Amino acid sequence: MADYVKMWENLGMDLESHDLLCQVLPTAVGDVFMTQENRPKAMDFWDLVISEVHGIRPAELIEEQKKGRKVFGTFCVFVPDEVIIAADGIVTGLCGGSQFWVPGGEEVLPKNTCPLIKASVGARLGRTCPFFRIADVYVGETTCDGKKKAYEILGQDVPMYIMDVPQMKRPKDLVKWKEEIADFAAKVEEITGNTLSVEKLKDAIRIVNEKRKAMKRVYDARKSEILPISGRDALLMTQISFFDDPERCAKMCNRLADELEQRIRDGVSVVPAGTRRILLTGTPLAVPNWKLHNIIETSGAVVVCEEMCTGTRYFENLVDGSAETLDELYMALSERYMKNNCACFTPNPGRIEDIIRLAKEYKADGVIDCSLKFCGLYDIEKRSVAEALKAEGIPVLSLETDYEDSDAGQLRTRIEAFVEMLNES
Ligand code: BJ8
Repeated sequence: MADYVKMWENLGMDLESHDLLCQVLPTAVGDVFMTQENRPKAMDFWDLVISEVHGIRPAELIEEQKKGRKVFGTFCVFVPDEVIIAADGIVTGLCGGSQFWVPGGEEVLPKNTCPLIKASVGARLGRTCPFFRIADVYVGETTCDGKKKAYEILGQDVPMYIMDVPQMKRPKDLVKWKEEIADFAAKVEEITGNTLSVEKLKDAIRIVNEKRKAMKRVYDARKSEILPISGRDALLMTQISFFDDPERCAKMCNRLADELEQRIRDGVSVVPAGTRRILLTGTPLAVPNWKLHNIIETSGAVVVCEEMCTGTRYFENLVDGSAETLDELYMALSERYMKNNCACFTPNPGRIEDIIRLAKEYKADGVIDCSLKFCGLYDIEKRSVAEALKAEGIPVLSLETDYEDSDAGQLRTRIEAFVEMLNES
């Protein structure tokens, strides 16, 4: 492993504390990923990235900053990457997925706040995540109450820009989101010092669409009865796509998709025939949150799709880049992003329609709907999700968890019982 200590020191990180985090991650990667047999060879790229997750990409970002480029840290799939890329900015995801950061978040947030928020704040305040140190500006959004208030804390010592996400999907809300995107574009121009043009935005739309198409190819391979990749590996690919350069991400996903499609032709599956296929839905799984996938895939089932922001919501639906004015392109962005069915919308029938559609497309035997503790939005939606799935005859298990390991045994018991029920049906 390269020596990144100097870089972390220059970033003002708490090296002692960060060392503790560095000690636990390799064990987690080894336990979750390296124990799998018959993995696609193309996973070598993501294995390398995750093995040096606080080194390789942060070092690249710093090099780009030296050339004058600005790094935008984001927390939600509503923030349009295209606008940042068009102004020669760089996007990096910032959501915290580790229990390591939760206690730090709890020092300034109520304990009954969702772990994703507590971990994100803890990562920043504890100075143990290079991405949080590197980002020149954070871009928040008004999705859930917890995030909205946490941004006020994060914004105390980092420039913070907040996008006001509509809570409904009426025609006027699409116009409102288009206007938010236009305002954001003006801010991005100011921060980067680069002016947006129709050509630059169209090119950025093409780049992000190519990334979406490549990720979709990988997910499409998971629809096959011959399953060429585990849920854990697909999740790792998706999680890292939030940090990576979008063009390299597309290239690597296409490389993986080539191998998966060949595996399907060759009849190479990562699980025995008849293994129960699970669609997972709910709150996002920020890296390194692999808990649920790991439990499901060591309980006799396999995850074939994630209806999540770290899943289909990230890459489904392309932006129409055919318009010829910035205003029209902002509208095209608004139309695409507003197709995201986050539980922050009311009403939100699109998410249920997506879950049912995806369960059929991916030939899921059952659905696990899991939300992070204290996420009222997704927790409350569980009831309507379960009712709709029951009406379709699709078995569903509703769960709630956090980043701690303490409930792993209990989760395993419930998941094993669910898989057993699927096996018997
Ligand atoms: S579009 S899901 S990325 S908001 S889990 S922090 S909602 S209390 S993450 Fe999300 Fe955007 Fe929606 Fe997707 Fe709040 Fe819930 Fe925590 Fe959440």
